[in-house]
Amino acid sequence: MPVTKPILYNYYRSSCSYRVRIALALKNIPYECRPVNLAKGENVSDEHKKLNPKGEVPVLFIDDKMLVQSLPIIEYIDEIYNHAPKLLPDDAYLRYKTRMVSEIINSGIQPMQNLSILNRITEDKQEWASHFIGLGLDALEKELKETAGKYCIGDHVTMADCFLIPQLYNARRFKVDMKKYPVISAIEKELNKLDAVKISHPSQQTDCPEEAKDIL
Ligand SMILES: N[C@@H](CCC(=O)N[C@@H](CS)C(=O)NCC(=O)O)C(=O)O
Repeated sequence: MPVTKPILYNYYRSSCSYRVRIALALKNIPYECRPVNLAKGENVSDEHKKLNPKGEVPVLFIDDKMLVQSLPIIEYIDEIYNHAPKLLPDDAYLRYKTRMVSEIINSGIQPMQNLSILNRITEDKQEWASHFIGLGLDALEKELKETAGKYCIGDHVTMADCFLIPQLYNARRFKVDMKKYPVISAIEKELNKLDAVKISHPSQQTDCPEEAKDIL
């Protein structure tokens, strides 16, 4: 069990940072937040690249360890703070499902709407992002029909839920029609009742600008 308070380098509306905030809050782990402003390019500064050579957030510092990549960060958190809720289920098949749902978002959706990609394309950014988020959510809706209970995987909150909520924030930001996804929407409604999810929302972060506070 770590002895010092973890430090999370993050950005209020970074979906990958938001995943880690939810995981830490679900496990009731107090942490210090250090904002890295992606809009100002602070993530590609020499200083930040010493923490993460890829110039991205989140970065989580726990004791003497610097961790990058939200998925293995959440798995690591779950292992070293091994109290409930277990974000990776004990059952191997449920653990597979948890990782499968997380991966659809992690490698199948989020990279297509990442800032570094949007800054390089000549197409309309909103149309591009909503197209790829929509394709991913179409697949996710079908998978979740099989795996969901109250949450993504049955009735226990898992890492998959930490991935889902931030992706839905981005879906709205890029104006995806959420009416097409009743299963996803029902899970989101349940998750939004949890305090851990509420306090991790971008609008609750110290670096959230006033004008972005009413984005749901
Ligand atoms: N697979 C990485 C992706 C990290 C990532 O793409 N982070 C975004 C914010 S959500 C970022 O820092 N983008 C900066 C940029 O694209 O310049 C993870 O899950 O942590």
